[in-house]
Amino acid sequence: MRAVALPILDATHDLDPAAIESVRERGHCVVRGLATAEECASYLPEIQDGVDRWHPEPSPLADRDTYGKAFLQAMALRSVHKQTRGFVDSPRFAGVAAELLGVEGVRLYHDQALFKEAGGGRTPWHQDQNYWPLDTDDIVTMWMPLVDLDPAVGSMTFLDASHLDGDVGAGEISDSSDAAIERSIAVGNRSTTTHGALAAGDATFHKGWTIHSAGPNPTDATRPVMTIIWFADGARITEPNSPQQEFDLATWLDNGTPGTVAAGRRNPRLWPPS
Ligand SMILES: O=C(O)CCC(=O)C(=O)O
Repeated sequence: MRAVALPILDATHDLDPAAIESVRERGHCVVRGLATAEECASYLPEIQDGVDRWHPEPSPLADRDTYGKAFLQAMALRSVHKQTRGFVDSPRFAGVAAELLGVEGVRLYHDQALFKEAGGGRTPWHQDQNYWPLDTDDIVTMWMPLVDLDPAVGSMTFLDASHLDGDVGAGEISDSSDAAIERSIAVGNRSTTTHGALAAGDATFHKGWTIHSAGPNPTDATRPVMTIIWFADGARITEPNSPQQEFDLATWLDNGTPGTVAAGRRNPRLWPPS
């Protein structure tokens, strides 16, 4: 194992009140300069290592389904590759998440790297929260590129104010969620927003029900993105309503009992720091 001194990401970030308003009203926002390019560059090899462990021999893109073509997904790096912990447990990031949600404290749901490979496909429209057996809508995901993004790849696209729609019934991320949401956007004539090509250390945040997608990667370089999901401290586990929620309950919520507060060993409270 490499012995590298990784930066401590604890200095607080002075959050623009417009970002809080944007999350409240549109379900997403961008926060520029949340990490420095140097901080991202320090963690990138560790996060890359975690992705390589999850995907030692990725199958050819052509052999994968739409979801598989969208990115290499490597979850809970914090647990399997401890060098990533300084990034995932960052009080700076968790503090921003709490502020954006307007809650006192947040716990980790899980982290995941989403590396869209060269030639990788579009990320279909979907909602995240239908995977999560929790009784709160105060859940937010940070999506942070670890290098400057090529404008041809860009960041995510959000359907404005869709966090207020709740579950639109599009189901898990797939061609079918994509088609269902495309149809409803066309019918509803609703606005979408992308925050464009972000620099390393900029981040978008979106709420659990916010409908979102991302473009393909037509470049010859991988798009390395790290994501972290937090929920309001005090949220309770709900009865799982699908095989996906059963998986999440067992995997991310330590098989906790429905009705109890979600505070398992994989869900440390990251804000306020202890
Ligand atoms: O990175 C992507 O292409 C999509 C990410 C996403 O859907 C998410 O972070 O919820």
